Amino acid sequence: MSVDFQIDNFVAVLTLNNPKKLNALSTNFVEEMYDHLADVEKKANVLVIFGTEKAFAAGVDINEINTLSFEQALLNEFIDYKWERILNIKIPVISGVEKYALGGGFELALASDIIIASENAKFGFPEVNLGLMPGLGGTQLLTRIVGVRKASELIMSGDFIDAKEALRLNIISKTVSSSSDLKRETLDLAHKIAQKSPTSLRLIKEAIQLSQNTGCLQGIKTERNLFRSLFSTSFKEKLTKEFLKR
Ligand code: CO8
Repeated sequence: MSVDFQIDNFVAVLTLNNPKKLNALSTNFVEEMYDHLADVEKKANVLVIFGTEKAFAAGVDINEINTLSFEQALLNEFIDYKWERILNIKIPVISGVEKYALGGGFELALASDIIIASENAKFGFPEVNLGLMPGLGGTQLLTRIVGVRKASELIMSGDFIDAKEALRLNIISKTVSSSSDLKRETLDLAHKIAQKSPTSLRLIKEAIQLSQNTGCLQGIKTERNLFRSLFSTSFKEKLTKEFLKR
C-alpha cells in the first residue's frame, strides 16, 4: 500500500507514501487514492492530503507515460475519471506540501481549497521538459490563481518556484518552517474547519468554486485531450526515455 488513509473526528487524512519514487502518481497509486476517497464526504467534513518529507508528489509516473500511445491513453482513460473524483470532492480539501509538488503533484495541490507548505517546498510544471504539457488541470487552475502571464511563464519554462514565491503569488496560504509544524498547523486548521456546519462548508465551497470554475471543467477536459495528443510525438518518446536512462 502506498497510500495511507485515516479519519479522526471528521477529518480524513490521506497520506501519499511512496518516498522512494517521490510519490510518482502511477495508475495504481491514483486508483488507491480514488478507492479511499470514494465516499469520503459521508465520513468526514474536511480532507487533508500530505506527502512525505521527500516529496508531496513529483508528478505522474514517467515510466507509464513513456510507454503509452495516444490511442492507449484515450481508450483506457489513462488516470482520467479517477482524477475527476479528486476535482469533485464536495468537502473542503487542505494540502500540506513538503519538497516537490511537480506536474500532476502540483495539480493535486491546486485541486485543494487551501495549501499550506514547508519553506522547502518546490512547485512547478516540468512537463515541457518531457515534450508534454500539464494534463490534470494545471493550465486552467494555475492561470486562474496567478494570471495568464505568470502561468504562461511557469508552464512554458518548466521552472520551479519556492514556497516564498508561491506565497507571494497566492498559490499557498502560509509557509511553515518544519515538517512537524506542517503536520500540526495543517491538522489544526482542518480540525477547526471540521467543527463548522457541514452544510455551510459544502455550499461555501460550491459557491467559491463557481466563481472560478465557469468554463474551467471544460478547459480541463480539453487540456487532457491536448495532453494525450502529445503521446504521439517523437519529442515525448525521446525526452521521457532520456529521463528514465539518467
Ligand atoms: N515518475 C517516475 N519516477 C519518478 C518521478 C516521476 N514523475 N519523479 C521521480 N521519480 C523517481 C526517480 O526516477 C528516482 O527513481 P530511482 O531511484 O529508481 O532512479 C526516484 O524517484 C528519486 O528521484 P531522483 O533520483 O530524480 O531525485 P532527485 O532529488 O535527484 O530529483 C526531481 C528530484 C527534481 C523531482 C526529479 O526526480 C524529477 O525531475 N522528477 C520528474 C518530475 C517531472 O517531470 N514531473 C512531471 C511528470 S509528467 C506529469 O506529471 C503529467 C501530468 C498530467 C497527466 C495527465 C493524465 C491524463
